[in-house]
Amino acid sequence: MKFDVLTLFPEMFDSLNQSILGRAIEKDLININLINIRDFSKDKHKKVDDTPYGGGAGMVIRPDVVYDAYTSIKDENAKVIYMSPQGTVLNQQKVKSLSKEQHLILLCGHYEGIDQRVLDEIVDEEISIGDYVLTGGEIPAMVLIDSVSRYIEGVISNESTEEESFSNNLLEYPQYTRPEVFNNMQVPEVLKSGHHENIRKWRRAESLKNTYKKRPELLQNVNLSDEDKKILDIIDNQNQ
Ligand code: 4FD
Repeated sequence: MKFDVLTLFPEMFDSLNQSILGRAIEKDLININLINIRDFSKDKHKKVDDTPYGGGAGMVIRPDVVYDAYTSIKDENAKVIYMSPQGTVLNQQKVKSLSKEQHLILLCGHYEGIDQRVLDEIVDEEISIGDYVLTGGEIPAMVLIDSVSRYIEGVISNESTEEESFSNNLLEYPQYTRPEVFNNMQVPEVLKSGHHENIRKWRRAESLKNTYKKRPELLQNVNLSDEDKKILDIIDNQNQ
């Protein structure tokens, strides 16, 4: 997977060279190419913005500079995503479908905004990471790169993405490791029993309980087995 990022602050992406993504980059499983929009300014002071037509506070990024940065990439098949609070809110399903693309171009805007004409010309999709405003699209772009990269073959184990929260529309079950007793709290007995079917059932029940307590609206999208329904009935009765 190739990510090209159009940004005024490429240094912000240094943190991606760590941990799992750092290894994925070293192994060439993902390629993150940072393009500084400022490099495409024709101004002697490297200016990229100007005052808004119609007046008002702040500045607007010029369309020609963004367009020249974009055309320097030269791939008509790449999908161009504009990171903006007005976009469709990202979720795990969208992350998974983006991971099937070959090449993504992420355009990072700023509170001041980018001239609408270049957005109309080059943007395929507008994506938000949630209903709040940030100073720039860089952190949202990093969130997208991280979440999408996890689905690239070899970045993490396949089991990790199959079992986890949201992939089955349920929250995860709790995890335990040594010591067996911590601050007087025991590890649940069933997890030490070695009885795999009982462990599977216990974990499924804990996932359902967790989801019911923390994110009940997610249960609307779950295919519930008869066994699941029995468990949820018990949880329901305990709450009455
Ligand atoms: N919620 C998000 C994305 C960007 C952003 C910006 C227009 C502001 C939040 C375009 C206005 C970009 C998000 C930069 N804040 N700020 O994903």
